[in-house]
Amino acid sequence: MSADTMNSSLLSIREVASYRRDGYVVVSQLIGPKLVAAGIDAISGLASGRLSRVSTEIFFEPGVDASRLRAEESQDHIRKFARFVDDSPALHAVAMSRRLHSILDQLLGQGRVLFQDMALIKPPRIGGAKLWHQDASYFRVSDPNLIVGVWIALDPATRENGCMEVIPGSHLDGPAIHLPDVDVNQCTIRPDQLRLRDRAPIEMAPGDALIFHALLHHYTAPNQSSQRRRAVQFHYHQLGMQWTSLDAHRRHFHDEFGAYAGCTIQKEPVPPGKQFTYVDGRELPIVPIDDWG
Ligand SMILES: O=C(O)CCC(=O)C(=O)O
Repeated sequence: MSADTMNSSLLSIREVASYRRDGYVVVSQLIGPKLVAAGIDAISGLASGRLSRVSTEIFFEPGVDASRLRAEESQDHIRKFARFVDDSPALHAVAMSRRLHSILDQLLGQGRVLFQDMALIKPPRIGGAKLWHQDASYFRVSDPNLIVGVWIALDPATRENGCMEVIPGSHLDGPAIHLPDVDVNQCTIRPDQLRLRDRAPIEMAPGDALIFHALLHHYTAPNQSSQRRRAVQFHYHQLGMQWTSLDAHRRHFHDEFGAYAGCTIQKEPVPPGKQFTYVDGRELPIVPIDDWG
């Protein structure tokens, strides 16, 4: 047990301070090898169809024709999964990990819900970049400070296969001007708003977790290696946060002229009926789980 913490499963006082200063903290081995293996098995099962996909949505890498893939090939062509926790008890257990929520209580105070779950697959050789952004640019919320992201590595995440990169302290600069795109996944911070000389790659082992502020600038490079880089990412908001309108979001995310500069709408042209208006009303109350291997 370190000198400045009473309970080694929680963060030390120094780690709490570094989260507030830098906008992120890495928790080593948040989940153990059995849960990592169960999470990987669930992702493979959801990809191949061995596990039923009732709520799970799959998004392939651009240009992939999913109809031509054999079941066992799909996983290495998928960009991400969303809404999988109801289809996989193992991934649900990751999202509700008692240790994770004790740590989030420490950082943010008690009382939160899970509102978004994603698995980010970044397949070998074809996994594309996720450009620099703030997650709060995707969420029309009353207060970005009440949102936290948790990114958990299931494979070793390295510079070669596209680990997370962050700009420490960038959350303190407030909402940045983003450039919307036809593909909302390509929405990115305007280059003059980025302090790229300060970028820090965060290499992680399977089971390690990056806990990060919704205003932290972050990025992942393409996976040009032959190594898989699967991760799950959860977003939680503290009780009291409210979902708001596009106009209210513009008050946080706007450029010098007052034009909207968040990522919740696509840049023209947009396909009819496909306007991206991200307001996710699905919320799961936290019921901590601590008996998984
Ligand atoms: O895991 C990745 O490649 C990117 C994750 C991320 O930053 C996001 O989805 O917002």
